[in-house]
Parts: sequence; structure tokens; C-alpha cells
Amino acid sequence: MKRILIVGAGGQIGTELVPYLQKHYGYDNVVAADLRDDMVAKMSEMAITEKLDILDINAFEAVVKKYNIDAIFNMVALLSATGEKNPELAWKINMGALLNSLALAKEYKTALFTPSSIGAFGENTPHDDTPQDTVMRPNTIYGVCKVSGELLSDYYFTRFGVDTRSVRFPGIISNGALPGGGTTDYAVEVFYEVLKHKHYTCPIPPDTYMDMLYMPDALNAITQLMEADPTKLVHRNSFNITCMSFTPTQLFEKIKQRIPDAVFDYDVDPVKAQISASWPNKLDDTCAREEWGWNPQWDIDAMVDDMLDKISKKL
Ligand code: AKB
Repeated sequence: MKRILIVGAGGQIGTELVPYLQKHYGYDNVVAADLRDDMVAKMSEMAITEKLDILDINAFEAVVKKYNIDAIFNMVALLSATGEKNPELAWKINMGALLNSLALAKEYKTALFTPSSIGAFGENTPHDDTPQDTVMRPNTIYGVCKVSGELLSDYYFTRFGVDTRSVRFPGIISNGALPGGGTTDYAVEVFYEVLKHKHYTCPIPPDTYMDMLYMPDALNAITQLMEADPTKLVHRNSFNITCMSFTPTQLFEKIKQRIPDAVFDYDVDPVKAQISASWPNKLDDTCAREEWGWNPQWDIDAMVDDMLDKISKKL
């Protein structure tokens, strides 16, 4: 990886991935692209930036050629809860972004990172210690896109030798840009609400387990996998990774230990409740550990301390 293009760079992961990759690969070797004018303006203060609609393959190709790109990070996604509001749009954006990325990765022989998600699993998947290779029949359009994306990435690897790599991200907890439209967003929102108002109303049922990852581990996962020895990678579709799994009740308990007067209640969103119930309780990430050395560093207590510290400073 010498010349990197991050598409969808203005999102929750992209905004932190850009400086992280700059630090590792050099400022001049990282190009940040996004569709949104406000994001492009913001990012241009800290990175080489391009305004780009990834669905416009000619414009996308021009950027790949202009910077002689050899690794594409496709971070464009319409997430699970928003996807249910407009399934056709979710398919168009999620699959359009991936198909164009695969076509250009094939043509220009670039590596390609595209995140999959715990959303690729569904009701029939074993929920505890969800295996790497198992039943994948999601009942959200987001999940359908993710499974299709995993299959396509496998296909481009075996048929054309495209260097496709991917992880199944759990909910990502971070204190930079906010997530938007996801089912796991509550685990970020709660910190802002509690610090601002000492009160949070949760849309997820209290006892629903979901896997989560703190952003520093997510950034490590991406670069570690992209740098991994290709001969060691048995799996090309996407790797299960996780570092913690908790319910809203358990997370709120941890916050309450630190902010005793914080108040939590529930106003369950039926769509989010259905989605979260269909997702795993906890992934088995043995393959990622064995094939490329995945080794997360953060646990729930360290994450809660760091989130409260960083967000209170920011507010
Ligand atoms: C979502 O909740 O949709 C995402 C995800 C787990 O992929 N954060």
C-alpha cells in the first residue's frame, strides 16, 4: 500500500482513518474523497481531498488515475436502520459503490478494503459465538447488501485475482464524527446525551446483546488486515472481529458507576429492536486471530473511561 484512496472519507470511520493512514503512510499518500460539500471543505484542511460521487465510475476512475492509487478503501454505506426506510436507495448506494470499486480495483490492480458487518447475519445464524462460516440469511436490505458484497469480493478474488479484504464490523464506538442511521448508534449517542443532559432514552431493548468495537481497535484492524501476508488469508469474503459484547443495561451500568446521577429509560424503536434481535450476541473471531493476528486492546471499562474523558473535553 503506497497510494491510498479513501472513498466516503467524511463518515464516522473515514474521518479517523484519514489521519491514521497519513501517520503510517505519509500525508501525500492518502487521498480523502467524499460526495458532501461540507465534508470536502472540512477535510481539505487536513488532507488531500477530492469531491467524488463514487457512483460516477468515470469520475472515480479519474481520481484513481490522477493519484496512481494502489489501495482503495470503500467506506461508503447507507446503514441498517436508514436502509429499512429506503431499501432501493440502500441497494443502489451500497452495491453501486462496491461494484465500481471492484471494477476499478480489477482494472488498475489495486487492493480493495470494503467493510462488511454483523448485519450480514440473520435470525437463523447461531447467535452465540457466531462462527466465521455459517448461515447468512439477513432480513434487512443492509444485510442483503453485505452478504452480496462478501460474495462479490470472493468472486473477484478467485476469478480475477483482485486483492479484496474485509472485516465484519460490529458497532463502532468513537468520539469523532457521529455514526448515522445504524442500529448500534445508541452506544455512541448515550455518551453525548448523558454528558449534556444526564439523561438518555434508548431505542434498543435493555437486554439485547450486540458486538462492539472501539475506534482505535477498528483502525488497527483495517491496517493490520491490509498489511497481512496474502498467503496466510484463507478467508477473502470478510472476517468476524469483535472486542466486546454488551447489552444497553450493562453499558448504562458502567456509565452510572462513573456518573451516578445519570438517568436511563427506554422508548424502543420497533425496527431497531427487530434488527438487533436478528444479529449475533457475540461473534467468534478465531479466524481473524489466526490468519492475520487480530488482537484487540480495549475492553468496556477502558472504552467508557476514554469516551467520557474525550467527549466531555469536546463539549
Ligand atoms: C449499523 O448499526 O447499521 C452498523 C453496523 C453494525 O454495521 N453500525
